[in-house]
Amino acid sequence: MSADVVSLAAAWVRHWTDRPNDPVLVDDQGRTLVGRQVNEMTAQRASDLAASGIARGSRVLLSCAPSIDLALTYIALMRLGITVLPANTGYTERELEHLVTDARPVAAIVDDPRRLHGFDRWGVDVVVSAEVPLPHAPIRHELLDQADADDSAFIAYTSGTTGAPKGAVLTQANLLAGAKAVVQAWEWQAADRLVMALPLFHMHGLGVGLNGSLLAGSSVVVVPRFSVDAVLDAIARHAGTMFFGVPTMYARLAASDRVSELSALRLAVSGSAPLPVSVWHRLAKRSGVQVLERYGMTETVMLTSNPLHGERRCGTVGVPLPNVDVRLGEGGAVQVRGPNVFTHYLNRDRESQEAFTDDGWFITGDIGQWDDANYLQLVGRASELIITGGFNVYPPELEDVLREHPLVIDIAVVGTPDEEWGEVVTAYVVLDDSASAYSSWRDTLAAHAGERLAPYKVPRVWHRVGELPRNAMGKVVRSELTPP
Ligand code: MLC
Ligand code: AMP
Repeated sequence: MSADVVSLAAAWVRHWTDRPNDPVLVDDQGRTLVGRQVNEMTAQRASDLAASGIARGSRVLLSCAPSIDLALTYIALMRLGITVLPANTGYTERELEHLVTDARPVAAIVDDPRRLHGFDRWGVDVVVSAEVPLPHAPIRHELLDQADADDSAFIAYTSGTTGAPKGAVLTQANLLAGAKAVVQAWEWQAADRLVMALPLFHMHGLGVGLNGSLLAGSSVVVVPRFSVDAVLDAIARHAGTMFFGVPTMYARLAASDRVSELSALRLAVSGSAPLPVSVWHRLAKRSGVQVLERYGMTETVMLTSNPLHGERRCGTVGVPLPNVDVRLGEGGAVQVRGPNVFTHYLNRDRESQEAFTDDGWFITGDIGQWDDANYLQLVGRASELIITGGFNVYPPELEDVLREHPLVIDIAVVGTPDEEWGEVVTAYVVLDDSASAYSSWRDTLAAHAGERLAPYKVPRVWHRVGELPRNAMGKVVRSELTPP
């Protein structure tokens, strides 16, 4: 890629122009779109979006299940220079309302018509779904691939310290640097084919999987929903060379009779949460595959990776990626710097300022140490963040919602270790006396949370306790929470 390319879309389009007949997007049924088709279809879609009033610099919420169609829409938005707000398809109306009122997108693109309610009320002008497609407009080549390095490209919502998620603003340059680093480190080639079963609304699927594949000029098989069989079938049928997954996916693959089929891959990468050493060894033993673990964040795209060549050390996240600096501050606080690091949190000056040290390093909130070969080991988190199956749950948000229920006097939520999920969301609750009359207070509270928050945030384990352990400041001592 030449140095003058400053946006992702401009880099992608060069591949499609240079090699128009190479495959780019493949679905699990084998439908394949080559570079020329992706180029033309996304030029059309971008022009349709432009005709509906969406212009460079506009913000657009995008919340759809993984498909080739979603990839085309995403590419079209990036070609127009839109700031994309990727949103979890499991979000409830309450969660979407927070994003919309915080970021004020001009449009929302949502694949499930049941999730369209609310947007008009929240002042979103254009709502696009399969049911409400846009009319075709004349192609406007002059509008395409014009984004500058400093244009915002993503507002990615991530755990907030005060309960509600906050939007990390990443520029074109941030996303380009993030994708470029992994393309280089993993020697991602045009001939590679990534089997993708991750959701396309988080950094892992979108910022690494899709952006990286397109930047490498390679192809991606979009698997609509993860299952062991769907992934292994896609690898076999479509000659996959790479797979990216969260540890929960690897735990399920490791337990499968078909695990040896992973050996067809050139590279299997794990991230978003710690990969248990036991799972790494089981996979190595049963399939011969040494999973490559890497570490990243919404705010920074990718930070460190185990080496492609050389020793992959399980239980570590490897060494800094090209152009990324990593240092350990007081208490092992992992701090990072590089062209991949985001600029600020939207509408949150104080939190944006507090996220960086005085000399400009981003404070990740992770605690680490260097091992004897200078590989980074993550040993904990400064915050109360729970990661379950690769999705983040921030206890204050969940506790606030549960506290709204009249049965709840007091509540604290923690993650408890689990081999498959990494952590499971566990609630310790002090209930109102009347709750004894409810044999099903758990179901009542789970339903209350489930109506207001995405399913993965709902506690799986509930403990009724007499009181919560608190310190002299009145703060709950989470480490002292143990099942009664
Ligand atoms: C699904 N469920 C979860 C869950 N995923 N519960 C807790 N945690 C999760 N992660 C719920 C379902 O709603 C369902 O609830 C029940 O669990 C069983 O569902 P399942 O069919 O077994 O789960 P499945 O749909 O197979 O999903 C598991 C999964 C999914 C691992 C495929 O969680 C997933 O796609 N995770 C990837 C997350 C991700 O992309 N993270 C990247 C963040 S970016 P019920 O009530 O119906 O039984 C990032 C930066 C970086 O972190 O470094 O990458
Ligand atoms: P998110 O906010 O969804 O981007 O999640 C980022 C967090 O995921 C990081 O701060 C880490 O705590 C965690 N994380 C990502 N990759 C790894 C990994 N390989 N090992 C341990 N934790 C990880």
